[in-house]
Amino acid sequence: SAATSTMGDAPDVGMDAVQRRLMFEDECILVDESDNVVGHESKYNSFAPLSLASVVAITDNRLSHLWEKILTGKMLHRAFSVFLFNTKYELLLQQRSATKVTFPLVWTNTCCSHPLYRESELISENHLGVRNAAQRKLLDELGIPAEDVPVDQFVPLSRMLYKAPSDGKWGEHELDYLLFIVRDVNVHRNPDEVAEAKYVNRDQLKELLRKADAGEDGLKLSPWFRLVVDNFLFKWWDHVEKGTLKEVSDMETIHKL
Ligand code: DMA
Ligand code: MN
Repeated sequence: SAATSTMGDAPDVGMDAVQRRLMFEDECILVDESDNVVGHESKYNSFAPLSLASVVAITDNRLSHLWEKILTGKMLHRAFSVFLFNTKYELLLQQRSATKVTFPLVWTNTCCSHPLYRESELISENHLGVRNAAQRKLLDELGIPAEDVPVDQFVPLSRMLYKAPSDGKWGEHELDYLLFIVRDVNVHRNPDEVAEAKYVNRDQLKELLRKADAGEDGLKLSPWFRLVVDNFLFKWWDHVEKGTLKEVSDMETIHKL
C-alpha cells in the first residue's frame, strides 16, 4: 500500500485498486473559505477516516489526517458537481458504485470529483481548471467522450461550501463548483465508479426525493445533491428549459450551506 501504519489495519484495507489510486496518488487543491489556493494534499489526507485518525495522531503526528481537522476547516478543498441535462431537459443521475470509499451506493447528480493540483486544472480564468476536471471525470466515470462535453459548454452557476459526514468514518468538507451543461451525450458507465445511471424529469426526481425521505427501497441521496436540490435546482431547471442559464450564474457568491 502507498501509506503505511504500524498499528491495526493498513489505511487502504478494503479499497480496490481504482479507489486506492484516487485516494493516494491524486492531489486535491486545498483552499481557504474564499476559494484562494493554499496548498495541496492527497484525497486520503483530505478526508481522514476517524478510526485511523487516532492511530495516526499517536504514531506519526500527521495531524492533517484528523477528521477534527476537517471540521475546523484546515483541509477544505475544491470540488465540482456536474449537472448534465439532455435536450429533453432530463437530468442525468448516477448511483455511486459499492466500492466508492465515500458515500457508496448513494444516488447523486451526474458526476462529482475534485480538480487536481496540476496546471491544467488550476487555471482560474473562466474557471477553466474546473471545467477541464469536469470533462476528465465525465469520461472516467460515465465514458462520455470529451467531444460530447466541450469545456466551453459548461455553465458555472455558483459555488457552495458545505460539510457532510459519510458513515462516521469519512467525511466531506468542500468548496463545490456547480456546473450545468445541456447536451445529448453517449454514456458508457464505468462500473468501478457508477452502479447505475439514469435520466429523470422533474416529477421523477420528486418521486425519488419522496422515497428517500420515506426511507423506501433503501434509497439514499448524497448530502451535496440534496443541498443543491433544496436550495437551487428547480429554479435553475426553469432556466435550463428557457435557455437562460447564463442569466442566473453568480460566481461571486460562495453559499455557506
Ligand atoms: C467528490 O466526489 C466531490 C463532491 C462534490 C462530493 P467523489 O467522491 O465522487 O470523488 P472521486 O470521483 O474523485 O472519487
Ligand atoms: Mn466521483
